[in-house]
Amino acid sequence: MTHCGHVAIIGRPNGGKSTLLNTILQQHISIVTNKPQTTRKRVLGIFTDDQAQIIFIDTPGLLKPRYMLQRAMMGYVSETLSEVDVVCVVVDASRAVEHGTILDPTFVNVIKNEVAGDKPVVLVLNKMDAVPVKKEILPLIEEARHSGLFVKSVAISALENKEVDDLVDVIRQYIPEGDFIYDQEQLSTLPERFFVAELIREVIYRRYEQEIPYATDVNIIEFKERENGKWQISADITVERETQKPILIGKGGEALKQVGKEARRAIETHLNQKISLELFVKVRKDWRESRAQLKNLGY
Ligand SMILES: Nc1nc2c(ncn2[C@@H]2O[C@H](COP(=O)(O)OP(=O)(O)OP(=O)(O)O)[C@@H](O)[C@H]2O)c(=O)[nH]1
Ligand SMILES: [Mg+2]
Repeated sequence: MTHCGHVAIIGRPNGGKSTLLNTILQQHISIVTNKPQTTRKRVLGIFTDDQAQIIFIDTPGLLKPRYMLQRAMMGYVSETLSEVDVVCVVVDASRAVEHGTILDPTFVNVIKNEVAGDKPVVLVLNKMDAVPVKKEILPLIEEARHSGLFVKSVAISALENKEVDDLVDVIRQYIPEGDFIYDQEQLSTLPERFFVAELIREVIYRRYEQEIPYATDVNIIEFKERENGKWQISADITVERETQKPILIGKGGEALKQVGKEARRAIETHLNQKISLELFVKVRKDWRESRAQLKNLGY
């Protein structure tokens, strides 16, 4: 008898949720940057071995929404929590050690209000490689046990792939019996357009500072094979104000050219084929605050 089920990966921004998904799948499926609020939608990744198929859903970091995009992001978390069999809460252990507590009010409230009482919640203490004195984690594990919120705590490093197998083995115990839903080889259900747009966004998050990454979104407008077998991809990079356009484009178009170059390489690796990539910059005024614009952008 096989097991099959869904697992939510939730937690504060920047805790390493997307890194964890990538490490479990050994694929760069969810974009990762050192800036908080990188993930904006649900990123589904499918882990399959002989005994189990575990469908992981990486989610945006938990925060108090201040604008409509963030409200949409938190909506994705709620939607995910209502659908899964198991919840993994990812915590930055190095920060928790510094603060002397694991219990962040933001995720505690989410667990209490949005996770059914009988649904197993696993605490993932991530970034253990960044905790210099490992035993300092012990009182925090004790605190987690005391809270009664978690069925288990696992200390890992997603970045260095330490104890991630153990975590998967823990999760496995809570996955219900059932037939596989997807092919053994299938990694996700999301369309290639999604991954391509995300890879472009990842480059923007890495290359620009301050508000630019947050004010930017990427939309694929063309994705087709040309007669010469090469794929033509065109994307709109949306900014929210006219003044952001020259920052994104740079002097003589140099900054945007670099984005295109880096993104093209990442997309070629992802699709395993040569592409041509065309990027356009478009202003959608205050899109982060506009329900209609968010809808246009697929939120
Ligand atoms: N030292 C260390 N850094 C890590 C580890 N896991 C992730 N990181 C780093 O933490 C940063 C954030 O990682 P992400 O995976 O994007 O975090 P996230 O929780 O998905 O963030 P949001 O999508 O913004 O909510 C990146 O710079 C990662 O390289 C880890 O195990 N150890
Ligand atoms: Mg993420």
